[in-house]
Amino acid sequence: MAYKDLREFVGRLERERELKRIPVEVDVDLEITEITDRVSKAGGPALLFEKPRSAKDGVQYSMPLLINALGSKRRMELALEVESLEAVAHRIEDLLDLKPPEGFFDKVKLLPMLSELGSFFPKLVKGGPVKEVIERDNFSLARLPIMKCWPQDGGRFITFPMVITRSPKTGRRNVGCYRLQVYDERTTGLHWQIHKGGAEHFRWVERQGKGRRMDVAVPIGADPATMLAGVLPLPEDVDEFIFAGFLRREPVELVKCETVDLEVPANAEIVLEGYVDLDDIRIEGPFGDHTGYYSLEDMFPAFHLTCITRRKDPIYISTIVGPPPMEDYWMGYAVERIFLPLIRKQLPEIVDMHMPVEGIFHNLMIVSIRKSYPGQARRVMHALWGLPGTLFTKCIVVVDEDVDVHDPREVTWKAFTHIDPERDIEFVLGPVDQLEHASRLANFGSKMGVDATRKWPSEGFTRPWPDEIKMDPETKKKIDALWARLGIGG
Ligand SMILES: Cc1cc2nc3c(=O)[nH]c(=O)nc-3n(C[C@H](O)[C@H](O)[C@H](O)COP(=O)(O)O)c2cc1C
Ligand SMILES: [Mn+2]
Repeated sequence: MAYKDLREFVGRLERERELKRIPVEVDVDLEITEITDRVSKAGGPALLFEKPRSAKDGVQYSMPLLINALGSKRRMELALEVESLEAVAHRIEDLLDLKPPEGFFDKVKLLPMLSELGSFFPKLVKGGPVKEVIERDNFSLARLPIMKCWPQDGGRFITFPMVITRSPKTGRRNVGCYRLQVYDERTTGLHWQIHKGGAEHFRWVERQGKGRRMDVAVPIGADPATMLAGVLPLPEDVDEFIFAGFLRREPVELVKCETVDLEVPANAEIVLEGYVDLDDIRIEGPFGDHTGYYSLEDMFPAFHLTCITRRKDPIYISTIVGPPPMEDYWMGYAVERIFLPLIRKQLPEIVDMHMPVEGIFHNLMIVSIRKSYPGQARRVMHALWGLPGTLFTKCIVVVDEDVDVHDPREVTWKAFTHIDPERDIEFVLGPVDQLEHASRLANFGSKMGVDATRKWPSEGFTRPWPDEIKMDPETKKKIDALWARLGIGG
């Protein structure tokens, strides 16, 4: 059974000893970050701050703040209700293996899978807990325990929202996790980066020229699979709430908003309704970001609130990003594991891949392949630079299948003994992540591919390739038998 809502997940975390309640008063300005950062670095639990407060504003907030809820492999598995993330990957693989049925028996066999698919679609319902309180006039963001995360941040930021928009062009929904900087009690920034779904929808308002505004709804807190769907790099036309239904094996229930033409999860904790306006683009940032550095100020649309709906006793969910590892590492890790089969579908030669935590996901990817033809490593790099989830990868290192991509020692050893840098490194130009601070221009820069596979004669390498050193099994056996008598220990 899928989690009904965020609090059911909190209950599960508590039973599994994966959550710690903090009854002490802690400030939303910097203090929660410092505590959560220490806990993240130590691989510690989710935290429920029961008494968040702001000394600056003289406020004791009436709702608790949940953070680091997904900040470990175990909690990610609990969130998705699987023993291992590979189970999600396998379900996706099965889905992709669906072929159009040929005969009667094939059709019958396919039925259970198809009916499962149909059951993922969101269901529109009349009401839900998120409508327990509807604030149309007297609402204010100042009542939410919104954090200022790092000293040089431009203000307080809502860091774990689901930003819902509808494409003016296709009518399709998009859900993305984009931070919101609080400007005042009823206005925030909306940091959808240039390549993201929400930004593309907003561009269509301008292209169509039919109006200046676009509706936006922002749920904060829901069952964990639904929240995660906002983070996943799904293809542009895939409705995240359908995918959330697939992940939780139960449809997401949606209710209509009060003041905008959008639907939001009925189980949400809090929903901000409002609009963005082509004529109100403001400075957003700086913000201590995923990269471990501050993102600098930039221009983004302002989000004007028109209403807040919420539960009577909401839980406010937050997260921090910063020097790795943080909670976002585990979200990225889940993305890596869940999407590997999807990538393999298009590049079957890929055996495994890994994005080390210090590489902040898009800076470094190590891919192992089963090489069957000359130049294949380069094909894999270029293909990855063309896929939605991996296009921003700054450095791709391709190794042979005998290299364990999860072992940095083996990768460093084998990859770098195998390269002639001038021959095996390739540079390309293309779009880069908006958070990239070293590229020559914002959003545009270079990427590097390293072909660290063994080079073949058919690739122009005619010198002999040496064998890897390995002791023969017989000698190993003899020494195993002798070992105790040597008195070396261990
Ligand atoms: C904690 C967290 C915060 C994020 N903040 C932002 C953000 O402020 N702006 C942004 O464009 N992407 C942000 N992302 C990444 C997007 O959520 C992610 O790229 C997602 O796939 C976007 O969905 P879309 O493809 O539908 O636009 C964040 C991700 C996480 C995990
Ligand atoms: Mn999307």
